[in-house]
Amino acid sequence: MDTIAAIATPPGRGAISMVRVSGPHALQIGERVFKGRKRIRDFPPGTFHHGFILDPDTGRKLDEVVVLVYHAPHSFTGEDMLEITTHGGLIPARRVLRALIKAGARMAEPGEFTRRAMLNGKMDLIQAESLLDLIDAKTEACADVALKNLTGELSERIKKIREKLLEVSMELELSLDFTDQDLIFPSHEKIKKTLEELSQEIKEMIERWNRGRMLMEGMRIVITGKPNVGKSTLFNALLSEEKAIVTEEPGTTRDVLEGWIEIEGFPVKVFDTAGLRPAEGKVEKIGIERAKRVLESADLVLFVVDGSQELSQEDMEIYEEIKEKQHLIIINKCDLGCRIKEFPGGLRISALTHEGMERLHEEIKKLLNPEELGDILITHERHYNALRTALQYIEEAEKGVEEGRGEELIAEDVKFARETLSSLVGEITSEEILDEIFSNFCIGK
Ligand SMILES: Nc1nc2c(ncn2[C@@H]2O[C@H](COP(=O)(O)OP(=O)(O)OP(=O)(O)O)[C@@H](O)[C@H]2O)c(=O)[nH]1
Ligand SMILES: [Mg+2]
Repeated sequence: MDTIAAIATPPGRGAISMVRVSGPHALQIGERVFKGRKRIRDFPPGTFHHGFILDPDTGRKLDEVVVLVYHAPHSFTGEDMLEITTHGGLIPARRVLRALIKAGARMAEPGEFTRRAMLNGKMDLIQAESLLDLIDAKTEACADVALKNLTGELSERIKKIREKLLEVSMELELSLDFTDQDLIFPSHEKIKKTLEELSQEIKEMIERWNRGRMLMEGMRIVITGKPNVGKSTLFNALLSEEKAIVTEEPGTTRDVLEGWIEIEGFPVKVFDTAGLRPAEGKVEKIGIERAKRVLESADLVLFVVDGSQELSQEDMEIYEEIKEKQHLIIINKCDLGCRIKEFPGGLRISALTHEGMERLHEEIKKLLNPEELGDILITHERHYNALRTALQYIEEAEKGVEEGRGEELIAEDVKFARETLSSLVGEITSEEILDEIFSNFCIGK
């Protein structure tokens, strides 16, 4: 294992920056560049020391620093580590890093510190991903869920399920020893019950995945409707910002506009789109195609109609297109009276005067179900896919028990389920998958 180094703080102006070093030669490399009252190897672990970083070739002073030493295995990575606090700004940390490289360290890859922490058993893959979630958290609620999984809540659940599957495997092996005697084994009832409980537990976790995804990636709300019904006015009202151009001319919006808001801790991305109609020109045509594309990825569609006029054929055609999606019907311009009899459940608002906007917020809130934020555990597609695969194997095993299939066959399914869960926590995960996950990290984490 070589020794790696990287700047751990973001580039730019600031009070301090930090350079990290990790690996078997961290202390020796540090010593080649550090000059203080004591030598680094004599620092008691967990203590910090003032001194200077010098160019190892020329002896030129590069920065005044504080060095903190960790001895393996009591560090983030589980290896010997140094954290060198430099002055802030772009240059000091860079110069210190360069000196460390000259002294024998290698530039770290993105996420390499965390990857080493994982290899050394400091955390599992789910926890490593949660660390990234915490860094990327867009809202307080995102950070709460990320921290919960960083401290191992999801990992624990997965490991418990895996232990129970191991018990099932052992039971199956036991009954395998008796198959010659054509007996009905009482343990089969027990196995069936355990498998049922496990599949139920996994199902519940999977059901909440969609909200977990929306929490991490943001809920996508797309505003649609025919031209001039007030979509852009509604977009601006939701964002509390005059971001979209509003005019009385139909066909004003061409491009897809987007903006972030936060609703009850959930990050929400709102999209304003071109009004849907047979396009009158090239630009509008492209705009409408874009609008349709973004509609496909919507978690929630706000279908807007102009309440000051009667419902038209065009409105109904758009409604037919979106009605299978999760949607809310918005009857806008209610300050001008409401002439629409259809859609009794529609929300009457005025995007202009903001009348009814609170109810719209309430309706969106209901879909996000923020009271049950604590139940969200699954926030990555990788987790979702693995759990779904494990569930399929468990259900197959359940079926096997019911149909009286041979124990070997049932045991195979149980084993596959266990292996799927092992790859979920990163115990048997291919290098490629790890490369992909860690490539999303910053250098220095
Ligand atoms: N009285 C009233 N007028 C509104 C309301 N919402 C929008 N309008 C007006 O309706 C016109 C069209 O509004 P936009 O927000 O540009 O409508 P749009 O649906 O985005 O239109 P396109 O981008 O052309 O598809 C503008 O003159 C707005 O001021 C409302 O709630 N009440
Ligand atoms: Mg518009």
